[in-house]
Amino acid sequence: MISEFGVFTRIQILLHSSDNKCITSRCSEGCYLLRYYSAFFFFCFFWPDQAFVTLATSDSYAKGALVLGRSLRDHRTTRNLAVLLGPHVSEPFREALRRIFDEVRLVDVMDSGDSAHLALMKRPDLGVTFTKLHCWTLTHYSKCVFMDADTMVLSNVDELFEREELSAAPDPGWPDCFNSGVFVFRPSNETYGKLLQYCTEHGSFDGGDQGVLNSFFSNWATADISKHLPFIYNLSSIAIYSYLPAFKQYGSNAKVVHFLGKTKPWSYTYDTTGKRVVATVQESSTHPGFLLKWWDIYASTVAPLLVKLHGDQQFHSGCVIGEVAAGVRHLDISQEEPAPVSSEERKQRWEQGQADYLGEDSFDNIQKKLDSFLK
Ligand SMILES: [Mn+2]
Repeated sequence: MISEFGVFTRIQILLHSSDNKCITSRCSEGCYLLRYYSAFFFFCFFWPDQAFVTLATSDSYAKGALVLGRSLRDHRTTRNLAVLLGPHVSEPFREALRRIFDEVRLVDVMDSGDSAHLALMKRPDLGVTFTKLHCWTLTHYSKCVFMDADTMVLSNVDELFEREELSAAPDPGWPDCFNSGVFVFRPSNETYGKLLQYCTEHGSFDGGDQGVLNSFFSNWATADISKHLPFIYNLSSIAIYSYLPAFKQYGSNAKVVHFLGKTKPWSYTYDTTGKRVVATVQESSTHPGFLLKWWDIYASTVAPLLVKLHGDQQFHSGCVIGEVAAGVRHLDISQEEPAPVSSEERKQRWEQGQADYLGEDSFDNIQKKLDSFLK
């Protein structure tokens, strides 16, 4: 629809530009028309018809999407940024996404009443997958690059648009499969319909979108090497530790990091004074340098925006200042020690002490400190 509209407006602009009298007229109507047409001129000629697309299904993943969007902007992409939004993302996060992305599209598969809804009725287990497949409906773009919300770019990656559907990097766990965290695709309602149908009939061998997409684009491994993206466009932390010499050799060329695995960057806490990631969770397989980079972007640009947009609502950004961070670390150590068992009463006090630390009052204190730091 947009492209037909674009052609129509382009013709109108050309016709109107030839009407010299009106364009240069000083009458208010002329100025109004000039402004009106220049806006459409911009829209038709400079609105990119290619976009980076991501997906946020919760507030946590929205944090990831915001950092990804910020990293693409910081590296001066010339393409549009679009985000698909699940219905559970709260309003302050939606507003934050609107500030960084060109297009924010709510995808409520349950509410859609179309083929996606019917597909979900048959396969309720694939809810998030269906939401992701929605990216094929962005038909006002000729080509897109999908990037998971748990990815981040380290340099400009606009050259990815030179690739064709379906281009992706190998999955580190099974390199004959592509990893669906980063892929090049062509929006098409026809492909979307086929994908939904495939999904409904065959399900997903891994329970997610990667299984569906690998079955659907089943000749990826063998058909066309130009559709194999170099691994540096989807470097996962898992691969770093499974083949460390290769990472030492090629890691510095990395262009996209993918925080695969259960523990995401936003699961950690960040000490803004010492610029350190505080490990409140056990797993630390993520490369510390990339994790720090993620938190650097989040703490400097995304968290202040989120704090502002939450207003009076309570919001824990995940950033703490030095002394609070030290408290968290202390708490970790004390949790690792065996609980005193000399008396039940003493154990209860110990547990009570911990509960106080995490209780409402202490949280308020943390919040106050955070607010004073971030404002
Ligand atoms: Mn991912």
